[in-house]
Amino acid sequence: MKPEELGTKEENTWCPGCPNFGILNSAKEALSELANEEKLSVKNIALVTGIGCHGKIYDYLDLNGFNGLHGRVLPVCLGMKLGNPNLTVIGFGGDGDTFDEGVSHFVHACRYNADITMMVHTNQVFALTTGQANAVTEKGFVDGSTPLGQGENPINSLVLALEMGATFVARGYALQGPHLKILMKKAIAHKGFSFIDILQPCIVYHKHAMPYLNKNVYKIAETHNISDFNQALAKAREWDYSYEKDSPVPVGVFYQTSRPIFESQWPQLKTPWHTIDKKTAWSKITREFL
Ligand SMILES: Cc1ncc(C[n+]2csc(CCOP(=O)(O)OP(=O)(O)O)c2C)c(N)n1
Ligand code: SF4
Repeated sequence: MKPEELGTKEENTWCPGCPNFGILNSAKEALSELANEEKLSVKNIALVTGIGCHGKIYDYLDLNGFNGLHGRVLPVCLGMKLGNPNLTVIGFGGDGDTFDEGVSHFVHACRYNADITMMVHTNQVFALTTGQANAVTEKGFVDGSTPLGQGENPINSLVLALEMGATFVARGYALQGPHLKILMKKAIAHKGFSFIDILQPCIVYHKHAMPYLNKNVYKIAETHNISDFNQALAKAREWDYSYEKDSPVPVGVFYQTSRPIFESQWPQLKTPWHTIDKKTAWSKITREFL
């Protein structure tokens, strides 16, 4: 299949030039290539998104899925995976979505290590609601809701993921499409909880990020040992998500390891109970909502 076959006819309402377009393109390419390589079946993909500019990706990908509540991408992903472990479950979240409203879900998803992939659009603001500071915004950021400057240091999401036990941790840049596509393919192929922090500089509410990233993003060298936890942590700490000094911003796979997945601990999931044809009385169940 071709990447464009995964597109829809929905009108795209992202700002012209938004790096979300790059994420969308990389996702289409990664998924079509994985399908062509027979590593997944497109009809078995379950797409989950949060609420925000990022969440509109749901409208632009012709996939089965669920556009959920703000901050609740991961519990929906987990529910879907437990409901049918044969699905390839992929979540797209915003950084506010994931590290403000949904941060507890992220912590536990890393611990649980269910076989799902979570990609976070890191633009360092609540973009859809016009650019308020969020949990990964740099200290000092001035906006209408923080006129004296954001007071706290940002969460380093890579460090959080590593410390909480994620088994695949990567960072990509939305403007480096071919590299991002490779990361997506690796994350989806990984057995366990995969996290990609995708730098997606908002060109309206966080304008200073893109020139800084264009200058400072570099690809992690092949000599980096992705199975070395301490090397991964050190690499994750190279950039603290601030813009005060010219820090190198590494992109690539930081860490990958293997441990039992959450689903394997549930004896109920060992038999294919989810394939049993159930006779569900939908009219009875939904009567109170009609
Ligand atoms: C529980 C809840 N809190 C707040 C909102 C309002 N809200 C909708 S979108 C949004 C911002 C989304 O920001 P982010 O998750 O960073 O995504 P982005 O728009 O930057 O892609 C907020 C705060 C909401 N819909 N639900
Ligand atoms: S507000 Fe920012 S993140 Fe949202 S579509 Fe526009 S450029 Fe993209």
